[in-house]
Amino acid sequence: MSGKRLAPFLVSDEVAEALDEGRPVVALESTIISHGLPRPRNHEAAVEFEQILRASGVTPATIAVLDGVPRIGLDAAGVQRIASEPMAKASVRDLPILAAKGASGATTVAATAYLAGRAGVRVFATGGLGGVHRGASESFDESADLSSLAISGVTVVSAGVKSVLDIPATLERLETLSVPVLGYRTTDFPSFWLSGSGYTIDWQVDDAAEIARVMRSQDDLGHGQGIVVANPLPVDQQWDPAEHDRVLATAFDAASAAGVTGKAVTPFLLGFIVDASGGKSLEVNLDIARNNVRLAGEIAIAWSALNA
Ligand code: PSU
Ligand code: MN
Repeated sequence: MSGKRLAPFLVSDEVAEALDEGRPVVALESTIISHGLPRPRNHEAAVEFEQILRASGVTPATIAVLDGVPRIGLDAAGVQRIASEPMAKASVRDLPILAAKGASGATTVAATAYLAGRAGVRVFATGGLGGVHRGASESFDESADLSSLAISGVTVVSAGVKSVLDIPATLERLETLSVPVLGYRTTDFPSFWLSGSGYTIDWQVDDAAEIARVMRSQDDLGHGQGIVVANPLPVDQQWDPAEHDRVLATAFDAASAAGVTGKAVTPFLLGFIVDASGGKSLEVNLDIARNNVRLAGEIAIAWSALNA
C-alpha cells in the first residue's frame, strides 16, 4: 500500500490529499469490525460505513494496525483483513508492542482517537464508547477510551455508552477528564440501543455547524481534549426496551458464569447479546453506527467549511 509515511504512521494517499486540501475526513475504528460485529456482516458494514461518507463527499479514514504499522486510511485489501483475520484488540498501550512485533491489531476508540489526532483527522464516528464498567469500584475496569479522549483533540460521535456499563459513573469520569459532552438534539444521554438513559447532560447542540464552532473554541482555548457528541437513534428505531432489559440481565449472568474478565468483557457481552436477541440487537447496532457515520460526515463538512 502506498501512502505518506509520517513515521511511525502510514497515512493513505487518499487521506493525506484530503487533509492537505482541507477537505472533510472522518476516522472509523476497526475494533467494532474485528471484535464488535459477527462475520460476514462486519465486512459489509465496514464497506458500507466508508460508502456513506464517500457519497456525501467525505473521505473515510478507517484506522488499524497492519503488520506493526498504524494505518490511517485502508485500501480494500486492508478492510478485508480487519474483517477476516483474527487480530488483537488494540488500545493505545498495545501500539508500541504491535510495532515491535510487526503484528496487526484492530484499534479501539482509544487507539483510533489517538492515531486520528496524530494524523490531523478531527472527526471520528463509532457505535458506542467504552466507559466505566459496572462494579468498577471493585474491578477498576474503566475503558482507556475515556483517558485517551481526554488528550486526543478529536470529536467522537457515538450513541452514548451501552447499558452494560455504569452510565452515571462514565459521565462523572468524562467530567473529571474535562471532556465536553454534547447531546445532539437531546439532553438525555443515549444508552446505545435505547435513545435515552434517564441521565441528563448539561448541553444540547442542534446542528453540525454549532459542533464545529465548539471544536474551534476548544482549539482556541488550547486545552487539547476531545469532544463527545452523543447522538441517539430516533425513538422509533430503538430496541424494544423490555426485550433489551431481559437480554441484558441474562448477559451479565453468562459473563460471570464464564469467568470473563479484562478486555474480553466487552466483546463477550456484545456477542452474547447478539445471539440472545436473535440478531435484533445487531440490526439496531448497525442502524446506530450508520446514524453516527452520517452525523460525523456532516460535522467534518462543517469543520472543513469553518476552516476554509
Ligand atoms: N462499545 C460498543 N461496541 C464496541 C466497543 C465498545 O458498543 O465495539 C469496542 C470499541 O472499540 C471500544 C472498545 O473502544 O470496545 C472498548 O473496550 P474496553 O472496554 O475493553 O476498553
Ligand atoms: Mn477494560
